[in-house]
Amino acid sequence: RALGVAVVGTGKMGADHVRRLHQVVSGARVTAVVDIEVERARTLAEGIDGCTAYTDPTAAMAAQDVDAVLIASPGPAHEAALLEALRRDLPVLCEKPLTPDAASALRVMDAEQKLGHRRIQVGFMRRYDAEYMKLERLLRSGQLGNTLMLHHRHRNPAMPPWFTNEMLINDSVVHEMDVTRWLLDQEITAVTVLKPAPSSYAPEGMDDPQFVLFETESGALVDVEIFGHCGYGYQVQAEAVCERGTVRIGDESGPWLSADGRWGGAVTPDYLERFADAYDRQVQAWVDATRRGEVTGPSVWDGYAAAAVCEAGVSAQRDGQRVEVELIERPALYE
Ligand code: ISE
Repeated sequence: RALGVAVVGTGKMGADHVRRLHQVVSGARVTAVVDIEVERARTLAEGIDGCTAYTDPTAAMAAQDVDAVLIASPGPAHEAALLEALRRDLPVLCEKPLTPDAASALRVMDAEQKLGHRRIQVGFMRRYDAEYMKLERLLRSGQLGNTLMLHHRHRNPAMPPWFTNEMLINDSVVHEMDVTRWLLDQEITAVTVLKPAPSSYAPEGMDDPQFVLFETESGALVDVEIFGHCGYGYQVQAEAVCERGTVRIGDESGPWLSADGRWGGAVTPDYLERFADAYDRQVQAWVDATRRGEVTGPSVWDGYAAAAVCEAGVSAQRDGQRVEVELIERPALYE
């Protein structure tokens, strides 16, 4: 039968996942939506046959028709929902961040280890973007020799009003932390954050843009330009500099229009558009693997490692110093 999924949290990302599971992905149906705002959950549930609205994740997970959970609530609510899902041995796709800090990520890791098998996939969706996937394959093939540097550009048109300086690290640069670890197949060992004179469009109290530097185990250097209020659109680009060549992804693709004495194309307005294919591929892969009884994709270890790099990043951002990343030894379950 189709996988019955409970979607926990129906804000911007959760609502998009409900639509995706309902209309795009095959082999799954949304049997529960959960939100503390009951009206929001009810409105979504009404549009889907056989879908029930809940305000309590625990109640939804106890329902007969719920086989798996997609968590898209705010980060601080993840730990409780993850522990409950593990207690019930339910498969989970958890939006990033896994949890807001390394200590809570370790508690989740402990619970999964006690269960004895992986159940959780973390929603680092860039690993499912077609261009990132090609880049990863190319770097892993060894064709270009060792990777010496990565340059990342991560630009948002504007951030929501509740966004903070720390969130530029924890919610935005966290994606570059994950793709860097994945592309280079190694851990990040230290973080430095530099701040140019801020844009006059940066909100009060936010240093925007920022320039973040990672060091890695092999000695590669990785820079990230994070720009929260570039104004013109959503842009994510990366370039790998290797011994025998360089590779670039994320340059805008067509259609290219020439008219009125100008030529050019459009910049995507938002991450939901820019990474639409990646989100679709990610959720389909999760549903397929779950139905086969497997767990694939980024693990709790990846969520923990990113959280540890975030902690170093926030402290580097605050104190203006290079901060080393501290990780526990990788448990056998995540080898
Ligand atoms: C947002 O939370 C995301 O996850 C997006 O992918 C990222 O580009 C954006 O900067 C974050 O605010």
